[in-house]
Order: sequence, then C-alpha cells, then structure tokens
Amino acid sequence: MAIPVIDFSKLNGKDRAEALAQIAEACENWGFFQLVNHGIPFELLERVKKVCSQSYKLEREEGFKNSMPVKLLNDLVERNYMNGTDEKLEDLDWEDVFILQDDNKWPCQPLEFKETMSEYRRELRNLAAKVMEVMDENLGLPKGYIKNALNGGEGIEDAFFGTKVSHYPPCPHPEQLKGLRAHTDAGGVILLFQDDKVGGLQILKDGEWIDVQPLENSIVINTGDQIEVLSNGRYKSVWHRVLASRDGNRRSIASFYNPSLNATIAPAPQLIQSVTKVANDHDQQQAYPEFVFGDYMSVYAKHKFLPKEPRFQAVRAIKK
Ligand SMILES: O=C(O)CCC(=O)C(=O)O
Repeated sequence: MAIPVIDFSKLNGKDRAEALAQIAEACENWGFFQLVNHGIPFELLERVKKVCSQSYKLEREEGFKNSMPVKLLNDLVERNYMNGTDEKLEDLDWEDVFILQDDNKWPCQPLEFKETMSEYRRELRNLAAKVMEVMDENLGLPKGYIKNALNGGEGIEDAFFGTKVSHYPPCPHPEQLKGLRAHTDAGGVILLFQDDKVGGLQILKDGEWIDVQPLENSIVINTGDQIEVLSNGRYKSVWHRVLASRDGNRRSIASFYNPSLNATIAPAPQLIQSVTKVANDHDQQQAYPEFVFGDYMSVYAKHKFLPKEPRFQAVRAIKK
C-alpha cells in the first residue's frame, strides 16, 4: 500500500476535475499525499538539499555526537546489558532540528543558506495557499476560506509559517527508540520535502503503519488538527512517526502553514448541517468546539504525543 501520488499540474488543464477528485479522496481517506509537478523548480530543490546537508555538517553534526539522545541511548544500552533487560526510550526522539521563521536566527553556513532557504520558503508558502484553495473548492467553501481562517480573518496576514529542518543521523540501536515519536500535527497544512533515498516516515492507516515512500523531488502534503476542525472532521489529521535507522542520515524539511495564535478556529458553518436534515454522507452536526488556537497550542505543547481527542475536550473546557 502506498500513499497517493498526485500530479498537481493537472489542475491547470483538461484533467482538472480528475485532479480535484484525487486530492479530495486523498484528504478524506489518507490525510497524506505526495505532489509531483508542483511547480517548485527542481534546480531550487537541489540547492535546498545541498545547503541543508552542508549546514548540518558544518554547524550541527559535531554537536549531535554530544547530544542528550546520544547520551541517554548509551546509558540505556549499558543498563540493558548489565540488567539483562530490553527497555526502550519512550520519551525521546533521535533527531536534530532547527527551525526557520521570518524573524529568528538562521544557520550562517554555508553562505548561500539564507538566500536559498528564503526563496524556498516563499515558494512553499505559495504552494500552501494553492493547496488550501483546492481544499476550499473540494469542501464547497468560498475561495480563501481556510487561509483566512488560519490567518485570523479576511485581509489579515498573521498565520505562522515555520520550516523545521530535521536530520535523523544513523542510530546504533534503532530498535530502542524512534526518530520521531508518533503524533498528529497541531496546525493547518504541512508541506514536507523528505529525503530522496533514506526512508523512515510512516503513517497509521487502518491500524497499520505504512511507509511514505521516498519519491525524488516530490512534496508530501498532510493536514493537521486544525484542518480537521475547520472541515468538521471530513479531513482527519493522521498519526505519523519516523523510524530511526542504522544507515544513512535522513533529511526532512517540513514547512507548517499554521494558524495565528489569535485565530479562532471552529468548523466551517457550511459543513454543519441540522440533525433534522435528510442525512447524506457528509451531513453532520458540529463535531468540534470553537476555540482560540493559542489555547490549543498550550495543550498541544504538553500532550503532542498523545491522542488528539482529549486536546479538543481541553480547549472546549477553556472556552467555557
Ligand atoms: O521528518 C519527517 O518526515 C516528519 C516530521 C514531522 O512529522 C514533524 O516534524 O512533525
């Protein structure tokens, strides 16, 4: 079983209806899909791979060798050996991360890093907007509805757009921990540029973990908890995780188009139907509360690796 691969360029031609339907199916049944022919120049993607790998080598690799995950894994392996046990590290990720925002400190090396990653982030932000418009259309919402909701209203530009550059270095004992523990994403739309060769990302589908197959220069899209709320449960956020691996240093670059902390999030009224209306597949009552995204993030920060349903209950309680 492989996650859907969709040719995004088909939206501009005679096959538009087919591409829209494929994206709708992927959003409703998978929560993850890969876009090819997405319009981001390959030449830029090649530069992105190069500067992120170089920056890891120049600024972070040495630090990872002395990092907490390395120390805690060494201690665990020694303890297991001494005690004849097989304990695992359940609350740690074998991952090196740096975050790029518009206004934080970025790696200085290599010199082309800033220019390349700024260009990449502009392209990805535009792609996120296009993907959200497709979701609007598929859900029968006015054009711009999801983007406006995440920004906190029409004409406001306050969404959070962050880029998380991760490396999952080779791990001597990959069976003892995860590269990144299973979770659903808190926010809106996530655009992931994953390693061409080293796999490890998996999603939970019908009770089974399945691989998100590396596909050169594709962009993996997934929907976060807030799209689940806005769509009133039509587009569910999906559990995913990254396995640690003995070989290869997996690189992934995840860009998050997330709501403003001030945005009020609630199911779109168009997707809530009265209970008395004749039922069809998509008619349903409001399945999620209205809340302020900042409150959701306060809960998420403490419970990221736990099921999402109690998070919705917690923000329902805050709002009351
Ligand atoms: O590294 C990946 O492929 C996934 C990253 C991820 O799920 C996250 O940062 O939330």
